[in-house]
Amino acid sequence: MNFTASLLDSMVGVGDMVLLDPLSEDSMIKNLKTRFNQNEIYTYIGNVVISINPYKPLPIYTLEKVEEYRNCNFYELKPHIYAIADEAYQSLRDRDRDQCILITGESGAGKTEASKLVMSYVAAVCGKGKEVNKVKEQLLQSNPVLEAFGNAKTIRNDNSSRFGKYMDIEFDFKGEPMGGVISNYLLEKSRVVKHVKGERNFHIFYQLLAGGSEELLKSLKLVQGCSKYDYLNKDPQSLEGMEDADKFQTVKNAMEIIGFSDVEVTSVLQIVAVVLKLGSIQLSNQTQANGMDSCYVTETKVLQEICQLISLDAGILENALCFRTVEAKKEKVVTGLNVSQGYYARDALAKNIYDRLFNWLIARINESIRVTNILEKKVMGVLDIYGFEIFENNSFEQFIINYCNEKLQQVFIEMTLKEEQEEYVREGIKWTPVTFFNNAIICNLIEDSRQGILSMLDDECLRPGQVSDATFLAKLNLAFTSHKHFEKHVNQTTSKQKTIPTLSQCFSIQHYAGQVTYNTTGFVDKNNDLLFRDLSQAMWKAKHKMLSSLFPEGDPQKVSLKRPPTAGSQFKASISTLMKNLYAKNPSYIRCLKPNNAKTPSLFENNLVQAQVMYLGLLENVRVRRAGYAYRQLYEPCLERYKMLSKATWPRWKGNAREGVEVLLSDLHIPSEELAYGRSKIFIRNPRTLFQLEDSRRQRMQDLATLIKKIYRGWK
Ligand code: AD9
Ligand code: MG
Repeated sequence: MNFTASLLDSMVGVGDMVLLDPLSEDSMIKNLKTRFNQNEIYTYIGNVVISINPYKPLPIYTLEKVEEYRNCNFYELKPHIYAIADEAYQSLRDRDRDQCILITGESGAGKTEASKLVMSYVAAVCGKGKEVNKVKEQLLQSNPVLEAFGNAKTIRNDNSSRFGKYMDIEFDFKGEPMGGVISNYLLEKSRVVKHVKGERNFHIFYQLLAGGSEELLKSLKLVQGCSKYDYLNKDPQSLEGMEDADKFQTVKNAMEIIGFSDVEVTSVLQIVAVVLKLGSIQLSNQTQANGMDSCYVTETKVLQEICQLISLDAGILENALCFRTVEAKKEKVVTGLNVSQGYYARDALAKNIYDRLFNWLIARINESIRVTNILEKKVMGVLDIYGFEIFENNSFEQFIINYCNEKLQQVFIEMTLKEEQEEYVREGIKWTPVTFFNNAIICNLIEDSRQGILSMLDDECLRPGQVSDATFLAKLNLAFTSHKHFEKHVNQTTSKQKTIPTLSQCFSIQHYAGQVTYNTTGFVDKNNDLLFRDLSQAMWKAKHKMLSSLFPEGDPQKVSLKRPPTAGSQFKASISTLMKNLYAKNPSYIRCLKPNNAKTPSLFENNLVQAQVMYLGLLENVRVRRAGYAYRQLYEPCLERYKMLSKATWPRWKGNAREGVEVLLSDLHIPSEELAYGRSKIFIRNPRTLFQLEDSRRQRMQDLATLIKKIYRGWK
């Protein structure tokens, strides 16, 4: 495949949008559509890959394809995610630069699939041998486990990541994988107890019920069928195309490969069963003999089964669910919880157990893949985080998810500009900046340490007295009245937002990707993320080793009066660490686009794609690439590629490469304003110049081929 054919074929549109002429949002969409209709789902903007979800399997991820892209020159083959993965890997191996691959896009756009393709490509091309293969397998097998426990069906995506994931793959000096580390960001644990119609709980619950043998289910005191479980029965049908039973075997197999012991697997499944069964606990009100009002567990069979699974006295769990102990001045005061408080406690416990189990799983996988004995390591980070979300009713979770996406957009803006700028400076070339919408203003609105929404939420949570979502909202409305990206709402319901009870509970943020209205109900509670001490103490008392270890604060010896950090502040801190980590690496971007909302193949909705192209700043991205010089190449490969075009350089140039390129290009009469000679690279301003070169090269190759044929015939 030659260069012009791969990038410019009119049948499949333009492979690199830097070459698009004329350039406009419309022409970009048209180009993406032409390509999408030909199953060309990848398109470049320079070294950024745009990927459009095909919603169907394509035969472009075969071993042959891997071989084709292995050690290829980025622009020589058709645009492909393998090319960017290869470029990153080569740069890590040969140029010693730590890499990170940033995959962004809205929910369902294909980020998780892209991250798996990158991982499998790298695994296929790096190192061989028994030990190395074992490491690769372990790294790859972390995916099915984490997806089972951390993904769920949402309206947007049947396999939506409900947690953020960043994985560092670590290599030795030869470029062979040695292991890795996974970091996770805020699991959407509220899903354990509640999800809207049409969505599901985390996959593992359905997988276990569908795929667990009769014997296993019996030992876990579970019965087949989702309708038996309150935490699942909102939408009991199994998911089309998702074979839960098969997936369960895949997950179990993956756990084995990673190195989970049988005891660990059983313990994990017991905890999953406990969470599921907690949803079946029913409460009712009663008056105790001592006159105290409290709730009690009406269905003791479930309570007892749960307690048998975790070896705990049923009375301890019932008390923890129905009473609350408050210590005041060294005195313990016990109060009874009413039914709704009891259910609140039950749900808080289920969410907490599941969330801690998820963290335990990540820690356990890290234990298996951690590298200990490596002095000089090179790192490739792959970031796959939940995509931007706009639902009808957006809560604290969407606020956090969208904040995270703002931060990633910020990295993109800063790093594309910075990288471009730095390259010109490094090479000693003059640079004219292109203006971008900088979303730093939105990041600040959310995270400013004194006056940001998160810190104001923390202030409310920590303030003594009557704290509520309403007081929090009132403060926001007052503080940001004139903020360009904040909108306060008056007390009315618009037809567009029928499902939101009343807009007076809401505020809106004009995000880089669109306006989102957040319902503040539950913000204070979710940010506080407190679990009654009675519950953590009860869990700690369980003889079930794993469960008990998840609640270390339940140990009465270790009672801490310090308040745990809020969910928002923890998230902010971990995102800040992530940003530092990303900024220290050489980034590659995969920008995923969603072609339609129906999750269906072969449907390209112009408006939907246009909105994404706009908010991702792709047009500006192309402009930045073109404002300076569209192409750059090291002198040596440039000379090698085009030397046949001039008698002065063909067949061999004896001087240094830079001089050779100068002689060559002047011989070809390329106007000097088209070119800039950097320290190590030649820069070409207009893509057309490059096409000219490519066309001449192709012509020359044909001429040479004809000549060779003639000579050959003459010999015969
Ligand atoms: V979310 O923010 O986690 O809700 P993602 O991760 O962006 O979202 P995901 O990768 O899960 O989306 O893709 C959604 C679905 O699209 C997948 O389950 C596949 O069915 C489909 N998909 C995505 N990419 C490809 C692909 N390259 N080839 C075929 C794909 N199908
Ligand atoms: Mg995902």
